[in-house]
Amino acid sequence: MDTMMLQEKLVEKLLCPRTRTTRQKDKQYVGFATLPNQVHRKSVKKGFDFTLMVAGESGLGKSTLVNSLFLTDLYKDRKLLNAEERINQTVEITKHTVDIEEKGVKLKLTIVDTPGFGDAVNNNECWRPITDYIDQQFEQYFRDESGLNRKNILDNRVHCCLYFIPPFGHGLRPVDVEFMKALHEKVNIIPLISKADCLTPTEVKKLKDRVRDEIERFGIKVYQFPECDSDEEEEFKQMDKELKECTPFAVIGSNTVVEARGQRVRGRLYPWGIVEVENQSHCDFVKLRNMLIRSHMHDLKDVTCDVHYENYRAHCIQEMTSKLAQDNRTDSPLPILPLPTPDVETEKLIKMKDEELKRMQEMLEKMQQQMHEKDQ
Ligand SMILES: Nc1nc2c(ncn2[C@@H]2O[C@H](COP(=O)(O)OP(=O)(O)OP(=O)(O)O)[C@@H](O)[C@H]2O)c(=O)[nH]1
Ligand SMILES: [Mg+2]
Repeated sequence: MDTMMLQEKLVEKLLCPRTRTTRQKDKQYVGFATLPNQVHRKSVKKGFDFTLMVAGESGLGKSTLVNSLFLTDLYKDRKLLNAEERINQTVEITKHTVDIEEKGVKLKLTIVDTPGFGDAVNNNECWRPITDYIDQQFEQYFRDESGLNRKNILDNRVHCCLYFIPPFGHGLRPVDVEFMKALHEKVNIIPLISKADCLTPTEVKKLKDRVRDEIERFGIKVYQFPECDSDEEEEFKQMDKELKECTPFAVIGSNTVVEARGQRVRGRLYPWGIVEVENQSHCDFVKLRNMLIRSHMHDLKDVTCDVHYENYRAHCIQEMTSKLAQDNRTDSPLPILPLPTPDVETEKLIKMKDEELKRMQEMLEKMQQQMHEKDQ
C-alpha cells in the first residue's frame, strides 16, 4: 500500500467510524453536526449538500413543514444565514437554498417546494411538472459529468421527496397512487400523513396501517430504510426498528412559537390546547427530521446516485445509442439520385448535425468507459 493510500485510510479511520456511541450518548442533540463522523475530511471542508422536495395536494402543509424542519431558530448552536418567514400558497416550483451552520459544520440545504395539485379543474398528469423537474436535474448532471469541467459540478439532483397524504379520508386516493408511481423510479419517496393534529392516536395508527398496506398492494416503491447490521448494539437495533414501524410518519407543521409548560416551543395553539410539533407523543416530526438530516442523509444520497441516477443514465445511453444507429442507417450511401449542390444554410445545418453526432459519440464512449470502470 503506498503512503497516499495509507494516509487516506488513516483519515478514514479517524473520521468514518459510524460513531454510534457518540450518537447514543448525545441523544438530545438534534442537528447534523455529527455528519463528519460519517464522511471524509474533504466533504467537511467543502460542506454537505442535500436537496429535499415536497409534493402533494394543495393546502396539506408542505411549505409549513419544510419551514418547520429547517428554517428554525430554536436550536442554540445553529446560525441561520437566510430564512423566509411568511408562507403563502405555492404557485410554482420554487427552490430555496439555506446555508446552515452548526458547530462549524456547514450544510447547504436546498428545498424544492412544489405547488400542490387539486386546485385545477383537470388534475390529469398533475405529477408531470415534478417528474420533469427531477429529470431536468438529472439531465444537467449528466451533461456536466460528461463535460470538461467535471470537478466543479453543481449537483442539484433531488435526494428525497416527501409526499403528503391527507389526514381525512380512508387511505390513499387514486391520485396519490398515480402520483407516487410516476415518481418512484426517479426519487426516494417518503410518504407522510399530513396535519396529524386532526387525528386521534387510534386514527393515526389505523391510517398508517392502511397506507402501508396500500403502498404494498399497489406496488409503490417508497424509500426502503437500509437493513440494520446484525452486530449493532441492541439499543440501536431497537431505535431502528421503531423508526421503521413508525412509517408513514405522521407530521404536524407550524411557523409559530408558543408558550407551553413554561417553554417556548414550535406549536399550534387551539382553544382546547397546544399541539407541539417537536413533542414525540404528539407526532413523528422529530423522528422524520432525525432520519433526514442525521441518520439517513447519506443513504438517501447514495440511493439517488446509485439507483435513480444510474437508471436515468442507462436510459439516456440506450436512447443515444439507438439514435446514433438510426442516424447511421439514414446516413448510409444513397443509391440513385444525383445530389443537388447544397446551399449555404443546408451546409451549415449538415455541419452542425455532424458536430452534434460527433459530440454524442464521444459522450457515449466516455460513459461506456466509465461504466466499464465501475463494473471492474
Ligand atoms: N391543522 C394543521 N394545519 C396546518 C398544518 N401545517 C400547515 N397548516 C395550515 O394549512 C394551511 C396551508 O399550509 P401550506 O403550508 O401553505 O400548505 P401547502 O401544502 O404548502 O399548500 P400549497 O402551497 O397550496 O400546495 C395553512 O393555513 C397552514 O397554517 C398542520 O400540521 N396542521
Ligand atoms: Mg406551499
